[in-house]
Amino acid sequence: METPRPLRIGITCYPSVGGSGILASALGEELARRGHEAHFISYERPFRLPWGAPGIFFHPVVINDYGLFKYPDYTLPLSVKMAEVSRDHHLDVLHVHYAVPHATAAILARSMLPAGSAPRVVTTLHGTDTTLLGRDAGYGPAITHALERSDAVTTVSEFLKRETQAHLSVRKPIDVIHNFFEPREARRPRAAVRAELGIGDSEVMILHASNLRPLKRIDVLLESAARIRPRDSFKLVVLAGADFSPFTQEVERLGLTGRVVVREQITDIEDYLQAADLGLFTSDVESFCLSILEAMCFSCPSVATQVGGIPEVVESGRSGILVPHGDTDGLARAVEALIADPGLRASMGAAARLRARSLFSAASIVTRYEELYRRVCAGAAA
Ligand code: GMT
Repeated sequence: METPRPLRIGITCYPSVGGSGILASALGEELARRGHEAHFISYERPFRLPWGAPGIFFHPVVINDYGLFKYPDYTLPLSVKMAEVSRDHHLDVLHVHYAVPHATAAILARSMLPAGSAPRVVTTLHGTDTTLLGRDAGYGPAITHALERSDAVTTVSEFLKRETQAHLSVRKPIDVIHNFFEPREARRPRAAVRAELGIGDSEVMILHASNLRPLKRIDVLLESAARIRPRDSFKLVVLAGADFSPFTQEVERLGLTGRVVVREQITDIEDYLQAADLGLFTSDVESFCLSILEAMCFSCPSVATQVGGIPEVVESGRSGILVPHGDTDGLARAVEALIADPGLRASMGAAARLRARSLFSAASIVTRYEELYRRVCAGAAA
């Protein structure tokens, strides 16, 4: 059988710290490893994208500041750059991560090109593009329009598919392709990382990683930590994708000074994941929660709120513990149970790692995206 030719994929995502950008970067990296070209188009280079890797290209979108505009526009320069890169590099597919405004820009870019040479458009919804902006009357109709005109739409969980169908009245089929994580080797020994963080021999390291946005409920995270007994049994390490200083007063008020250790904007995530004993995630909603998966890959089970797509990632009682939303005390009790029982932590950690490897690895998930690209390209040829 003839080997299919490598594909040329344009990828647009938010380059800043956030699950959709991380996933898009990892996808581009894996596609390039499989011999395809991944052309990133964004206002900045995505922060986890490796430098100098063959098959990975970055095309910056330059935005000029015009006095006439009260609000600077990104959609138009992005669409012009998408059209330019599509034409110059003969892209097969424009794959946009997070609908707003990327999907609209891709549809516009496609319509700027001659029909025969325009790329297919694949839109992956990640979360608040549906659950927040999809419900906003100022965005909803534009999102629905871009989804209906995409050649394929994917969501990162069944939960997000249901939300999209319910709130955006999208009639076209939606493929669910869960997130994946392919950990790199840690660069430092576990003991060195724990020493740097000041984790004592008898202390359990609880990990929280997020961009601290309101829906991550850092207030609930700190409140649950404050209820954990005994107090000196743990340290809470927060890997913050944003400035943590707005929360330092709360840390002091709850008597958690010295018990909460913060690292901001870190890139060597694996170093910290390998050092962690358990994760704690307190979001109001998550379409998937990539941070939980990242921890699972290092045999680290999580305690998390039972919301959104998290039950698709964690089987409660087997690979972690899910607690009903709003039950701050329940979160603290679940963490205490795992602190008190290293055997339970180890067995849940092993189940978590197995689940991550069997369901959410690059080997299975990237293949799903490749099949989807081939399908939309074949549809175009037909
Ligand atoms: O929707 C968002 O809040 C933004 C997005 C991001 O860029 O971080 O987060 C979502 O995408 C991640 C990757 O697919 C998911 O793991 C997160 O659960 C999801 N966030 C929410 O649904 C709140």
